[in-house]
Amino acid sequence: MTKNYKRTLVTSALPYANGPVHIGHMAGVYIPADIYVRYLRLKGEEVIHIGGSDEHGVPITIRAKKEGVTPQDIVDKYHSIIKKSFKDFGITFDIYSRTSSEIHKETASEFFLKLYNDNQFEEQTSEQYYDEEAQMFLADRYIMGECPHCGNPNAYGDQCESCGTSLSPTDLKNPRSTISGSAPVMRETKHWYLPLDKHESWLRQWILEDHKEWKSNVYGQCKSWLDMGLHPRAVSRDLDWGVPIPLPDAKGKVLYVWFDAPIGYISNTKELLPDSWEKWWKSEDTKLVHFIGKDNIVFHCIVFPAMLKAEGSYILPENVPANEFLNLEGDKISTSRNWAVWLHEYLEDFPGQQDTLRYVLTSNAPETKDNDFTWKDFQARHNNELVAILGNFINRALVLTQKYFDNKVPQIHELTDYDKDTLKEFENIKSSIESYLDTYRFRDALKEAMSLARIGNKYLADTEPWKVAKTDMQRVETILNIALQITANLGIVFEPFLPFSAKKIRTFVNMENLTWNQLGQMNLLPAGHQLNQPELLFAKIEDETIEKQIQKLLDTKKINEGTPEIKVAPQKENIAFDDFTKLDLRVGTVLECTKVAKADKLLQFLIDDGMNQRTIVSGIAAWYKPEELTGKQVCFIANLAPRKLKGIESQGMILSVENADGSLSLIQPSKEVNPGSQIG
Ligand code: B3M
Ligand code: ZN
Repeated sequence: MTKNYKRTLVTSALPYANGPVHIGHMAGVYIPADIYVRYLRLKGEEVIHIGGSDEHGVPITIRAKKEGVTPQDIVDKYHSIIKKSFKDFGITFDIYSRTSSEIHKETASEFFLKLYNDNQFEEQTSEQYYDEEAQMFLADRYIMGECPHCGNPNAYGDQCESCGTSLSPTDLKNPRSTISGSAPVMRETKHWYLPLDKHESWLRQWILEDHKEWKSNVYGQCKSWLDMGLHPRAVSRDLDWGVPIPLPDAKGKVLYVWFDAPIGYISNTKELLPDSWEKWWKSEDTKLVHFIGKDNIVFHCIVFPAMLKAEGSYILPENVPANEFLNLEGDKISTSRNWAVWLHEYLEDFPGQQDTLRYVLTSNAPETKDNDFTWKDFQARHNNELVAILGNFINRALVLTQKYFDNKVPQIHELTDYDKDTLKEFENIKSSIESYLDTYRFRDALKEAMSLARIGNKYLADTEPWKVAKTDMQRVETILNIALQITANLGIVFEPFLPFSAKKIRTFVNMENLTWNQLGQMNLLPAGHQLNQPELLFAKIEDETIEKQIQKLLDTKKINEGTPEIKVAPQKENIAFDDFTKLDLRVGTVLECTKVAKADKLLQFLIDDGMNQRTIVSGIAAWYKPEELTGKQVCFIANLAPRKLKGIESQGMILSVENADGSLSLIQPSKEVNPGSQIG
């Protein structure tokens, strides 16, 4: 069912502001979205493109803790890096804002309240891990413990990164809080749930019956979610970073990041168009299209539509053309392993060559299945297609016009059959590119655009005007007129795909303002029209340049292989120096060491602390034999309040470090010192 729409509202997934963007993001979301909006703008249609950074969620708070800064510091830093990368690559947003803005907080809270007041939520109380020392509920990522499947002692509450199993926090053995290190306790907490099960039947009809035209990867994923049955989803979290739940009994609770982030599209539209945003979101003649990556499908096709429907006054997306993933040299792109081509780094190595990356990422886009980016392929596409076909053709047409006709468009005379055949090939290209772009098939559309350049290149190669010039200047006039008309057309057709080069082409032919509707016309440049000085569009990329990039990745691989994935616990919050000096850390000499009866893990130490002898019990029996420790020096906390362990009073704590495999290793001074010496 195709409706007659008056305007198009395009949104691109809001990237998390906890790292820069890489080629995977571009190929999956931002390049296709930009091609689409540039195309619609060039057609003169009413369109806006909404973007912004997603600045909430647990990963951002974890990153902040690790770096010892605030979450706001993290998002400020990455928001501006991301925004700049998009600008540098010509991704044309009408607004690129952020979810930490005031207007977003307001919009998201109002949205929540409307649903709350209309009884669209279910309240549920459940038990969750609580850190009594830090006085907070713990998000899954803030809990670590032993994986019940593989024994990895450092598994997270949502996943064990060692064996890949997804977990819930209660699966972990010996859970500990990564905030304080203490063992968390279960505590009751209340949350609000969106009852997706109640939305299931209209969602089934709307997606599975009314939107059969959605891309097969999107449709398939929705179908499997729906077939598994939908369940209520919590829209709140116990966290101190996010949009606070606007209810009196919700202290310490914020909106779940996936509830507030898509509302960010609305907030950003409001910020852009304070007076007319509603026509973009609430009017049936607006076509809403979400560009996203495949991991966001359920949120954009099921959860967000359910939220919009529950609110009642919003339209639903007409399409969600999600892409699959792009791999890099055969391996999954990974931020933590630094296995990526970062946009800001690309521009340092390939200044001014944004279009090459745009070209390669579009011709190789993961539209229906995962795809691979390789540097060799990047070089081949650049040299064999952009340089040898597009650049070569345009350069020839312009340089010959300069040489023979003083940079003015020559007259057209009688056409040969070959000319007519060439022009005929040209005729269908506009409508076929349009039908590809209208159905989000950007690779095919680009291929079609490129075939226009191929036609031109072949035409000049076959007609050889540089030879004909010796005998028949009138014929040369016709040939170059046709070649220049094709050139002007390339300045239109490449605008959505290669905007930097298309602009140059239009400057060469001295026609800045060509529109999409002129595509296919062979009289864009009147005879006598003055052209500008030509320049080379694309220069060949040499092997050395590519080898350098490959070497960079090989170095990364080496580093990764040398360091098995060791998960380092996030840094604890900063403490004042005074707090540190409260600790009395000392070195002592082990006088005796024995096993504790009926306790496999414990050893009992008698320590010479310089003044007296003291007993300390320590849980390191699995890693040391008592006899090997007698006479050794150890470090201990001298002023820890005494505790009873298996009936023995332990007067302090012996310091050891925990290895990645969970084993313990005692800390010892590197030279012998007097017992009782202070550490600090
Ligand atoms: N920030 C997830 C992501 O970057 C998320 C998208 C939000 S779109 C509303 O994959
Ligand atoms: Zn595991």
